[in-house]
Amino acid sequence: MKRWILTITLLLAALVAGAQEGYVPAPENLAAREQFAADRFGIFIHWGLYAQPGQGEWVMQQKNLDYQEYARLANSFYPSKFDARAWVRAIKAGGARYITITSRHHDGFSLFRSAASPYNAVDGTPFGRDILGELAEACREEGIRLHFYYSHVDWGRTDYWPRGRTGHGTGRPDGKPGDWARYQAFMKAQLTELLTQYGPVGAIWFDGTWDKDDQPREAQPGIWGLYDQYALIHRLQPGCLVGNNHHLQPFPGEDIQIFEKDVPGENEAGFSPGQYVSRRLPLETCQTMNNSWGYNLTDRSYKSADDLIRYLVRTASKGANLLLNIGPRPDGTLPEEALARLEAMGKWLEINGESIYGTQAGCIPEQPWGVTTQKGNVLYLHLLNLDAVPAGGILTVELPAVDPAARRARFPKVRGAALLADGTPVACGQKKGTVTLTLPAAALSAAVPSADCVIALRFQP
Ligand code: JFZ
Repeated sequence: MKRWILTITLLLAALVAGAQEGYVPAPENLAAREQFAADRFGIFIHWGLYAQPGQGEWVMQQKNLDYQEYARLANSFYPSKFDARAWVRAIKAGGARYITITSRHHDGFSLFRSAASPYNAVDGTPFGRDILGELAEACREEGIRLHFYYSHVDWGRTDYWPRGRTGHGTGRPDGKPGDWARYQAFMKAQLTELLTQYGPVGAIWFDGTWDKDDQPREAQPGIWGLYDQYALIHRLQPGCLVGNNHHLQPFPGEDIQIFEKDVPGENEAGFSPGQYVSRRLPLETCQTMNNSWGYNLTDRSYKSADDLIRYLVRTASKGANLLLNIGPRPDGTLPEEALARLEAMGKWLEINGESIYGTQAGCIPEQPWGVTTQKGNVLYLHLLNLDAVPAGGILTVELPAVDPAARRARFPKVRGAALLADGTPVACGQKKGTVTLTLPAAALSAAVPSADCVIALRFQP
């Protein structure tokens, strides 16, 4: 009898796995992908017990903290100034259209009510409030989409066994055979909670399979039970997007492709050598404002607001979203440095958002003077580097042919150009595919605005 049950279970599991391997996204999912890509800008939140020591979210691993001693940080988790609505309002005013928050990071602490483990904000802390629940409500009210980061790695659970390459110095006893299955069941129980307790979830953002990257890429879905998890998510919420920060080529069942600290295709962080850029899936690049994800007391290395705006523009020019990180303080507030940058980005987007939201990668590749995005009949030229604009402000751009396969090349017909910020007309002429623009003084003086001056080049429909 028992054998039969096992056989049937295995068969069903294989079927479910098969379902994701031949994954066909539901219509809701395809619509959500389009919405996601149109959103272009989201804010990442790394928050948990690690905000208290203030040395980033890897502190447990980096300082080899004892897992039980670390867990006592839950006793002092009391972010007295936490105000979900204040977060969401500041983020919305910053021009972001979604929030991705760490529901549970590698330290294993959950920011949400979880029957699967008492080590969570509601049951395990004096604060006793459901952070994700309050955030979900505020997001609903403000019309911001909510995504959940979820770690595959755990540095505190004994059933995370066998171990990967991290979490060896936290003093945990070794696990027993069968623990890995238990750990997988735990993750599925938590994913079920995340997808049933908080209304519509925009995406689940997985992270951590790299912990066992001594195993080949093909082995990863089996090791982690990815297809099972993806199928579960899509069954509970077909419109929920699945992403995984594994730095590998996407697996079936994933709806977005993630790049870490990397404008797609540039591999600047060195995490993704040869990670090709999917032409099928929406893309997302995550990046820090300083050099830390979780709150870091001593990290003053904030990028300037202008640099962050330019980073957003550069990711958009590759057809990718920017997921820009903030690490809230232990008292629940967002650092002033982060708020100031949000405000500046919001101001810039209020004027220039048309060239970011709902756009695609521009048809003209990166140039010394900047990058392009496009939407409908408009090509947006982003002047990121005024020094590279030739003297006299004469800018020449080469348009690609409408139908490159045709025998006689045809080019889009330019209708006119103007500064996006204030509508100042930009004189332009066209000869076949070559468009010559004479930039007005306002564009070159860097006054409108300094981070990136956008020229809207309109074509005839
Ligand atoms: C991962 C997390 O570990 C990190 O804490 C943060 O959440 C970030 C967004 O995602 O970053 C990683 C993961 C793996 C490697 C480097 C950064 N790695 O394998 O080198």
